Amino acid sequence: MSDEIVHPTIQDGWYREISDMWPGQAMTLKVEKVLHHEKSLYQDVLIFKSTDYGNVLVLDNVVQATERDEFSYQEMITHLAMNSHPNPKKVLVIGGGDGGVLREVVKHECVEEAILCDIDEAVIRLSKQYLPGMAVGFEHPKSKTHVGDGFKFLDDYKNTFDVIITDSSDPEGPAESLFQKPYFQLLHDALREGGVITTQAESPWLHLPLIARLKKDCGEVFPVAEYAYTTIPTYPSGQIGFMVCCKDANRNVKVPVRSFTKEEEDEKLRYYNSEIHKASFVLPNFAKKALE
Ligand code: SPM
Repeated sequence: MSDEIVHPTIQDGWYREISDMWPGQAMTLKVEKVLHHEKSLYQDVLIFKSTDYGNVLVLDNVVQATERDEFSYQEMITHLAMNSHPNPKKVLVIGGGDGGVLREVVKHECVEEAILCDIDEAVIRLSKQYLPGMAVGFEHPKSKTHVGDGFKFLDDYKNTFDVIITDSSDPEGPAESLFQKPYFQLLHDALREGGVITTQAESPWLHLPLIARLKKDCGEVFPVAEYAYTTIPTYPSGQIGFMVCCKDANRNVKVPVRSFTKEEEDEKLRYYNSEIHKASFVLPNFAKKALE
């Protein structure tokens, strides 16, 4: 009998990402080998080796990260926030159980403590095993990990963090509450004066009404709330966005207040730079109109 792992998203050697969240289209990746499948307490967790994108983490049938293109998302969601703050010392990551955002946060030497809170220990455990290039973030001496509900975790902290990054999956399943106004209020209250947040905020090609609602909700909680996006081949429609918000009404998050040196950019970064920080807020007309 074959011990090959089967999974409903994989047929004829191809992973297919079919979902009502992106009707009528589907990302496909060629599978070399299925490495792991389990039902965690919260979600379906699949890891496979693809022929051209390295190892791939899939939660509830949706790609979260591939070794080939993850740096675009992880660098942008992190450095858009970190470089919009003049001196971020205490940083919180909600979600992000693969460790990639943590890896980016600790690239900033000013950081004294970086805490990650993810609800699902399985994602952390399996990322350490199969996605070591991302999970390296957990090993840094400034990193701390907490397994638990981000919403409840935040409720215990007021006026504590300089930057909070919400690296969530999509708003169906365990991450649903992380796209709601009460969550943005908790983020706001957990920030120190002048604090900055970024949150995963979906693609303009697929979710404009949702993004418009996120922008409105964030704008009612924070004096500054802007939408930016990045390109990434393995997320549906090849793009994903972020809400970038700040507690300081006078801060322009579209222009970085700090930047990496040229040497640091060459050595540590594969996507983010100061120019792309500014450019990521420039929207095509159809999106601009919907978000105005
Ligand atoms: N650290 C990487 C975790 C990724 N978190 C975001 C995943 C989003 C996947 N869905 C994209 C849908 C685009 N509309």
